[in-house]
Amino acid sequence: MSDMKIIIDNILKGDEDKVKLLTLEALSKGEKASEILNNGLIAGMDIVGEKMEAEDMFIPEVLMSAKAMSAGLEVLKPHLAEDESNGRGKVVIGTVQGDLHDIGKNLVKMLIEGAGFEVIDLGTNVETEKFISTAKENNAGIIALSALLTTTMPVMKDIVDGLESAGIRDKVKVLVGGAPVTEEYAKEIGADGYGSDAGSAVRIAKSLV
Ligand code: B12
Repeated sequence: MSDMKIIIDNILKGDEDKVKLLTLEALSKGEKASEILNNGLIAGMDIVGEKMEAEDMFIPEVLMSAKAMSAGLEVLKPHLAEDESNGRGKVVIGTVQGDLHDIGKNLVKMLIEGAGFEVIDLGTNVETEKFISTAKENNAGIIALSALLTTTMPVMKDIVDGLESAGIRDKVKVLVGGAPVTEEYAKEIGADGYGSDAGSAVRIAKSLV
């Protein structure tokens, strides 16, 4: 089995220590960091995302895979800067103002990061203006918003409108999600994409850039 295939297998198993070790080994064999990232870690997490969407994998396993991927990513980080691995761009993510739920948001963050995006995580209860200013300052291509309460969902529209007022609506795509959010709601508020789970969040994020 190839080195990359073994990394993918261990991402799927969620074996954090093994992925870390295999990543170190691949680097020491002279494999390029960007190769390991794209053909090992991201390839593994792409399968996890697909399995999650197909309900072949569930939250606890996905979290383990995401942790394993993060362990490999930590090993690669210093080397990636060197060989200029081409990322997929920047994503500003956070849970909207008034909302403290972050488990789903964190999962989406991990998978999006695993898919090769640079993620700026603003945390929970994030002020509307903060999303807009951060996206502007960092030239982010996507703002990903999470809301778990029916009372905080409307804040997502304020952010879409705020981007319009700031004159950067055409530069930033808005991706929304969270248990009460629907595809219809996303359309109604003028968002660019909706993801029902972390797997689809990755798929849609990729399609938006
Ligand atoms: C855990 C939890 C809490 C925890 C949160 C801990 C934390 N660190 O997140 C605590 C205890 C703090 C909490 C507090 C409250 N909660 Co609460 N909570 C939940 C619970 C049980 C699970 C949420 C969760 O983590 N699910 C697991 C994750 C993995 O799923 P997820 O968040 O849906 O995320 C997935 C998708 O939605 C999607 N997704 C999520 N975000 C994004 C973003 C993008 C961009 C994309 C594409 C996709 C995406 O991908 C994720 C992964 O697949 C839900 C019940 C439920 N079934 O949702 C209630 C629930 C959301 N809570 C509820 C309520 C009412 C509250 C409180 C108001 C309770 C109170 N009276 O104080 C407070 C509000 C506090 C606040 N201001 O936010 C209600 C909301 C009802 C409503 N219609 O608005 C729910 C539905 C429970 C219920 N049935 O009554 N809660």
